[in-house]
Amino acid sequence: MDCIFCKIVRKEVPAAVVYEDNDILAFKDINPQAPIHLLIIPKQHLTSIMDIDDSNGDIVKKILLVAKNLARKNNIDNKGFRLVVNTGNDGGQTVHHLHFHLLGGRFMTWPPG
Ligand code: D5M
Repeated sequence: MDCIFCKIVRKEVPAAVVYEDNDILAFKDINPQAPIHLLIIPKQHLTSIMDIDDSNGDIVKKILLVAKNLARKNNIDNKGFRLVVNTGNDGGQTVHHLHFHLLGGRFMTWPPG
């Protein structure tokens, strides 16, 4: 499949992996928007949040727990951080494999652009 994140999962494309288990991979974003900018993805190819249903929804809880643990590991749990899931074209999604951005290490403004 011609999905860049699936290629990263299969180790066909290199990435700075910070966490891996049977279901989830987390790696550094190639174009960081904050001092800490990680991407947390299901290994299974899901296009976006719109592919989540009762059969696969457990992955979202697992990803949130990985995000929490990575925030703690990167010392951004106390000051705060942002989790972002861009969805679809208007949502700014450019890679069509579900991913959670974990951003921290600076103050986040609101609203996002
Ligand atoms: O975010 C897609 C994100 O994926 C964007 O921040 C760049 C990042 N990206 C794209 N290719 C790579 C590779 N090869 N390694 C690491 N990070 C990557 P979106 O929410 O879809 O706009």
